[in-house]
Amino acid sequence: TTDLKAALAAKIPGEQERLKKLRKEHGSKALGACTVEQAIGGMRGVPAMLWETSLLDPEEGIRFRGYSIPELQDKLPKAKEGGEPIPEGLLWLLMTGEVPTSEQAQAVTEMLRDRSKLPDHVLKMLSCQHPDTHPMTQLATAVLALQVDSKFAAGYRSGIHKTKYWEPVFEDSIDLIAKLPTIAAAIYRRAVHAGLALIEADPKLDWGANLAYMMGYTDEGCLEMMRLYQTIHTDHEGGNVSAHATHLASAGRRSLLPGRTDASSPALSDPYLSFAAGMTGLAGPLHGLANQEVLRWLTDVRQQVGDNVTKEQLSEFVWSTLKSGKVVPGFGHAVLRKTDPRYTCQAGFAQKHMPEYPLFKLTALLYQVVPDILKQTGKVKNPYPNVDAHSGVLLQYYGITEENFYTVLFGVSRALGVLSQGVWSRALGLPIERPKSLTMAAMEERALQL
Ligand code: CMX
Repeated sequence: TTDLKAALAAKIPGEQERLKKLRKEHGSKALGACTVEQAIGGMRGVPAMLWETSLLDPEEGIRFRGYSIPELQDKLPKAKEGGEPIPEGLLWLLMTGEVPTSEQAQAVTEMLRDRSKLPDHVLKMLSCQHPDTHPMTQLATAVLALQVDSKFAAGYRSGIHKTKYWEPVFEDSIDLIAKLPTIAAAIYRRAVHAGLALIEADPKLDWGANLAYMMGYTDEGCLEMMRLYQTIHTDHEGGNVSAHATHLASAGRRSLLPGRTDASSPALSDPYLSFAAGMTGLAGPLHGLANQEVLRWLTDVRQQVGDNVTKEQLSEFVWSTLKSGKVVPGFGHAVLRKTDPRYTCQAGFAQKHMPEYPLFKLTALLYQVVPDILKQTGKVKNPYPNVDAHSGVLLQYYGITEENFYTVLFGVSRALGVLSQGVWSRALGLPIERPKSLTMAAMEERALQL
């Protein structure tokens, strides 16, 4: 079939059975412990959450439904021969677990295109925003404004059966994903780019390319860059801020898990509300906003040291950043312990499309300088670059120079991952993560007894 919802519906019963079996056969086994250190340190590394769409290996990086980024670049359908994958193909993979054919990816493109028009009230609302409102705040606000059309919220009000929840959640998720490029382009044209007229989508273009097109960019390289960008930022397991915040807001009761009867603090917010929660988290400077911070930092380097910078000068600059109590943006990661493959694939794209671009050369030089310095601090667990160290370089090259807009592009992509998982969370009846919190006194007491 080329019908994504039908393909998903066919998968769900088997996966529900699989989960039931997992619980029945292994329910009482411990996946890991939680030490006092981990409880104080934000439950880092405690294996206590189910997330189907991607898995992060600390050494190797992310795999989407079992596929690494280079494998996806090879296997997913493309808009042009030898080019980058289209994100619609990844959406099919994230939702169904299967690599789509070109026809299946094309059907997703068409479904998204049919639902891409923004209601007038959302455009009006965006145009009333204070000119200095951060583009991420505008994104979250526009997503919330769309919530009036939530099919899940309407279905819940009319009392649909819990086994059917996934269906309106799927519809809302597709509606929202379809509209996000239009929202992002409207934010870009109206606010970031001083009131430029909006551009209608090109019906011949795919979802990712249309985002660049509606922002005002038509260069073939830029369209390819946007397809790649929108593919690699989709998902990064469930524990990061944007994924986890989306997941928490949407989570249901434990009693919705097949075979459970005891309930626990649910929220069950629809995809619009929960994705907005994810986006307010993505807007933080140590998470999604880091791509903006990287660009500002690189601009500082160029202003202070110039373009023909030596390794020694760069070293000095990095040390001065650290000594002033700041982080080196674009380096380090909470879980990864090697260079982020999302960095590597963007560096490959730059090598192919912009080998002589000074900002690319500067970024490549930083890769030689920063890790050694971060190692010398003795505390940074991962001294290597993450996804945000490179994305701004590609955007700058094609003329998208407004760095405070970058996280919006990240957010549009992130929708594909977290909303696909959201559909599965409802299909599997997954509950909220509801860890037991303890006071310091309670921890001291328990620790003394161990
Ligand atoms: N520059 C300077 N110091 C750094 C550092 C960096 N790039 N990365 C980590 N450190 C420091 C931490 O601040 C911490 O110091 P303190 O103990 O004094 O607070 C110490 O090293 C240990 O931190 P860690 O366990 O290695 O890293 P965390 O899991 O706490 O934090 C991250 C991870 C990403 C927030 C951190 O590496 C960082 O701030 N990096 C720079 C910002 C950035 O690039 N963020 C984007 C991450 C990707 C994403 O989530 O979108």
